[in-house]
Amino acid sequence: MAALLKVLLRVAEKAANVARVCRQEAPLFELLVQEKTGDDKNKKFVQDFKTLADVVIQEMIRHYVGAEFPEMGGFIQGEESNKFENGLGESVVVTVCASETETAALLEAVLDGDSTAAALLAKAIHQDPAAVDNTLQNTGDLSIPHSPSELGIWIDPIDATSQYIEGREMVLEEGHLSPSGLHCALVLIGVYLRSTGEPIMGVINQPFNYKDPSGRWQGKHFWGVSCEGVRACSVSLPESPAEGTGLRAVLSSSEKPAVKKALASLCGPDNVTYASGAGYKILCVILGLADLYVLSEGSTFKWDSCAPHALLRALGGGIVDYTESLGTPEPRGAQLTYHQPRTQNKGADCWANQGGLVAYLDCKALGTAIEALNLKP
Ligand code: 2IP
Ligand code: CA
Ligand code: CA
Repeated sequence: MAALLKVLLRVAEKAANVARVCRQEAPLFELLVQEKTGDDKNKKFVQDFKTLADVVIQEMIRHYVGAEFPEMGGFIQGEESNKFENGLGESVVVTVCASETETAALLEAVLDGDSTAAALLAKAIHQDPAAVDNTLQNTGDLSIPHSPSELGIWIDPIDATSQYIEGREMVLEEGHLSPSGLHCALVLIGVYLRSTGEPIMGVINQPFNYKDPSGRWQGKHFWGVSCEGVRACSVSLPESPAEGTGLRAVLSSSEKPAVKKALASLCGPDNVTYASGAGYKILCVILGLADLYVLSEGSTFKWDSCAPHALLRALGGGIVDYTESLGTPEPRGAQLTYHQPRTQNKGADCWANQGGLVAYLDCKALGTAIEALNLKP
């Protein structure tokens, strides 16, 4: 298990490098932020490039994890497909080739002949990341009784893409939730058990955590394991709040007014915050910056929640289905699972967290929120 975790931390760091390179290298950055003006071909091409960053990162993760653990090959899925159609109607299957030169040649076809951009991207894909393993020193024994052939993976190559593209730079304050900006963009890799759908391991990489004195972005990563009595997490459980402190909820700004109202009466209006990114909102709960993330609609997917769900479980919390948890006396039992598609839905919606979700660390907080939400009109 420790071997799989190390590989995931490494590929997540490679993914973060690709995400940073797309913003730091001028020829790629220009493609990313170009105003949508000009002729139709240009408009479509800019749209393509935004998707391409996601497609390339996901394919890279799939390639490297599949190479280390071939038994997982067919069960490494994510938000994107590797078939990429550019604005000119050409269809290219994005793959990571054996050499940087071959990958660059393939990307050049997707990038409409832009060899500089293709070479920069290929370099980031093939470059080895700086060592990230030293955080694993204090994890004790991570061995669990499951082989890679029993596991599946969900990837969101970049969550909160809109924040990634917009690129607002924030200086994060320790212990504070910052509602929007580049730091909301996260690489999410979650591992689940194929038999039960439980999320058992998760890696979250935040490519834009702070700028070093030379002005380069540095990232931060978080991981957790929770399986058959083995629990380990890179994040420590936050200190319990002082007696009488109210609950704090984080929501999507597009949340329904009735839910906003119910939580504002429970928590107090100042303790309800709105933030971007489904992954970032769950990370806020993991870090103790919020007690609850409530989402009443099916606008997230398995790749959004699998990785952070594993971290919450490692800390004693979880993510339940919002709709199911409202209808049961034991909301904790309504945990999201990751192995079964909703076959009545089409395309990506097969993998939607259709009933919405509630992410929590402390089950008392979950119970109190569900009670309040059950009372709303
Ligand atoms: C999105 C992203 C959005 C979120 C939406 C996700 O994923 O996390 O920010 O909406 O649910 O599917 P909101 O910010 O309102 O919570 P992506 O960026 O990968 O499309
Ligand atoms: Ca997402
Ligand atoms: Ca995404």
